[in-house]
Amino acid sequence: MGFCQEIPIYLYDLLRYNKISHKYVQKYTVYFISILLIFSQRLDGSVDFNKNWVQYKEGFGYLSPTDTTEFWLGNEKIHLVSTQSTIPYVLRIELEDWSGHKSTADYSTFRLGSEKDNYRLTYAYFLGGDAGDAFDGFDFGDDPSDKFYTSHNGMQFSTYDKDNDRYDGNCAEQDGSGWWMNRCHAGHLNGKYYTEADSPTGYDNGIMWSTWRSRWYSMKKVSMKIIPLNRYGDGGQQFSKDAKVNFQRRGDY
Ligand SMILES: [Ca+2]
Repeated sequence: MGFCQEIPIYLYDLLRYNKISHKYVQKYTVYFISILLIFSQRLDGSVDFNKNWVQYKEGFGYLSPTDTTEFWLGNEKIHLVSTQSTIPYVLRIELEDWSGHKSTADYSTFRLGSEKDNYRLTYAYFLGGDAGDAFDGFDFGDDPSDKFYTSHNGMQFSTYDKDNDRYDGNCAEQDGSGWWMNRCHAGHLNGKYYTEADSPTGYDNGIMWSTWRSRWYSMKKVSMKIIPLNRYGDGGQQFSKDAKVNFQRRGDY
C-alpha cells in the first residue's frame, strides 16, 4: 500500500475513534478528499442525542470497528472536512424502518458552515433516493406554510442551550436533540430513540423522515455520511476492512 493511500485511511481511523483534534483535521484536510466519512449513526438508542452545543461541536459516542455503536462525529470536524477541499461532497442519508425496509436520500455539494455561522447546513440540490426529499420541507396539512417552515437547507444548528431556529420557542429543547431546526423539521435524525415504530406519545420528536414515513414514525436505524463526488459512482461503499493501516505504530498523534 502506497503512502498516499495510507494517510487518509490512517486519519479516517482516528476520526472513527474521535481521537483526532480539530487542528489535526485542519492540517491534513488535503488528504480527506478521497474519504467517505460516516459522521452519524443511530442503531439501538444506547447513546443519548439530547446534548448541548459543545458536545455536538466536539462529538460524542464512538464508532466501533464492527460499526455497532452510535455516535455524532462532531460539527467542527464535519465543517472542516466538508469545506476545506475543492472536491464537492454528497451527503447520503440512510434509513431503516422496523420492518427492515431501507431507503436513502442524497444531497449534492453538502457543506457545514463554521461555528461562527452556527454550523449552517447547505447543499445544492436533492440528487435522489427512495426516502424522498424531507430536507425540502413537508406539507403536513396543518398550515399552508408547513413546507416552508420545515425545510432544512440553509438552517443553522440548534441545541437546547443555543437556539438558532425560526420558532418562537426552542425546537431543539422541545424535541430533545441537536439539529438544523427551522420551525421545526420534516427530517430529524437526532431525535429521541423509540424502541417501537410509532412514538407512543404521538409527539414528533422521534427519528423521523416525513417524505418516507409519517412524522409519528421513528426509525430503527439511520446514518449520515459524506461521499466525495469523485467516489459517488462507487455506490458509497466503505473502505474494506482489510485495507486498514496499523496506525498504532505511528507516534505522531
Ligand atoms: Ca427560537
